[in-house]
Amino acid sequence: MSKPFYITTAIDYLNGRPHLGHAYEKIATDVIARARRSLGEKVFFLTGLDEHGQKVQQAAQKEGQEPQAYCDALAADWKEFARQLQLTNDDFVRTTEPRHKAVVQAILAKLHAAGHFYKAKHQGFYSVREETFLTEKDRRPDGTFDPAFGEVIELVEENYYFDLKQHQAWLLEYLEAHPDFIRPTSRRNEVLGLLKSNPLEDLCISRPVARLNWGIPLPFDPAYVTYVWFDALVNYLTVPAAHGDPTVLEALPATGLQPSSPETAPSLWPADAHVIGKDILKFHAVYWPIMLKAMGLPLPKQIIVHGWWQKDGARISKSTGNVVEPLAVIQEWGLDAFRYYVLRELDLGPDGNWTDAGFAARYQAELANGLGNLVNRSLSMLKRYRQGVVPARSDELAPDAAKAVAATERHWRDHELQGALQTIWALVNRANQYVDQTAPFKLAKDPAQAARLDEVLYNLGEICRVLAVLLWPFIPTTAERIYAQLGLGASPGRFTEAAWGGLTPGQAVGEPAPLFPRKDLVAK
Ligand code: ME8
Repeated sequence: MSKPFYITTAIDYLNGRPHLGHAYEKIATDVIARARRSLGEKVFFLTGLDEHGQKVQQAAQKEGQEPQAYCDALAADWKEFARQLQLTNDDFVRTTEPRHKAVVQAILAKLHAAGHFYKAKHQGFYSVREETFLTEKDRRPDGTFDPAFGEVIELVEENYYFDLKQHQAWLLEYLEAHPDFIRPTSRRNEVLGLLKSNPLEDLCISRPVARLNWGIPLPFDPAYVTYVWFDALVNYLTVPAAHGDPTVLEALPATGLQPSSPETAPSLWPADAHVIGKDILKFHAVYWPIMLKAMGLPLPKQIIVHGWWQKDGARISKSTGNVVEPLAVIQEWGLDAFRYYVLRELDLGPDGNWTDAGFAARYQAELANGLGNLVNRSLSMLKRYRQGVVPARSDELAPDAAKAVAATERHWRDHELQGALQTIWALVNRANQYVDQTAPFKLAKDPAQAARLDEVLYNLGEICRVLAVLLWPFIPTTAERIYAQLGLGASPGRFTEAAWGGLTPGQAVGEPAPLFPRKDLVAK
């Protein structure tokens, strides 16, 4: 079986409800997955939940629940959230699933047997929030630790360590030789800087059960559970293994997982892209590659690092109440408006800032008055002036469409989602300008201009159709509604449909209906 394009998101901590940052990452990944599918590629899109560790255990305790019961109840909400975002994920991994535990334990056993771990005593300062020992480098000039570390306690502990240092030179060389491994470049440089300036600290991969029992037991020492990050990163291999990926199962024969049908088992690993936020770069760009090398598995092809959202210029925080509730926004404005705004406003890379006013402004100008108005007036004029029947083909706007189609494909392949939307809206604006320039409402009054009116109406209908194809990965429901309103049975989810001339002369269009109702009208 040919290898699908395998793309993953970070798996979210199950210690609260999904917020804007979670929604953004998942939608961006979904758009990349849909775009690849539209281009005819096989895709496997994975998302899921990170359920072990201190954060989740404490959140369960606060609710007075057993961690597993707490996770099961919340996980149902998060899966429902994925459904409401219309994510097209092919699997959903939970780190408390038996298949995941089997893979984590197989890896631990293999690396232990190969001598990658050693046991040592450590005394130091420990951040409860970050679940990690802090080093002298984490101190501020006045000697205190950043409040971001939360409660810091002094601890003496014996644990298992993963010998990272011996892989540092290899990793540096690998990064130098693979300039596209981490993007954007600023994030790559961050990792290069880190590797060049400091010897890597060995990674503590265990937690004593006496202190934390909500984790996967070490197969070689039941007095310990696995450090949550070692556990979480493995999710990217769990699902390939569970689906019978031969590369993973050969490297980890001890999982006990069997492909249900070896002939159809997909070759997923290595992942084509891990999409993650900037705060978890070191885990993905340093620890994960070294873990994979130790297992004898190839590295993922790319790590795509996105920035963080703020709201009204301040950190999003439950405690200060500075939050965006994705579901409330979706309820009020519709899913596609939300999907559109987050990707149009924030490119994959830099940080962004949500403002309600900015959201409303984009909705009104770009969705309602831009795209919505174009589709609505194009279809309404076809109904009014041609009884809803598509006139003879005309290619006047074909070159504009072809340019936008080619540029959109380039943006999709390069994961430039904001760039794609800018390109697509240049075509929306061009088409709206075309209406103003050709003035079909005037042409309709002059019988001598009937042939010209036919041309204009064909071009407008066809541009709407092409736009639906380009927009499908971003705002799939809207794209499908445009197709339905044009009377087309096919789906706009195939890029080949973007070729000019898809509307057939003589074909009847459907009923126009506003795609993005103007909010002031709705309120009345
Ligand atoms: O880090 N803006 O989980 P998480 C944009 N379980 N993205 C944001 C954000 C914001 N304000 N806040 C968080 C974890 N994110 C681990 C991941 S992967 C093997 C384990 C992003 O729930 C964050 O950067 O804290 C991360 O990519 C994702 O949301 C999950 O964060």
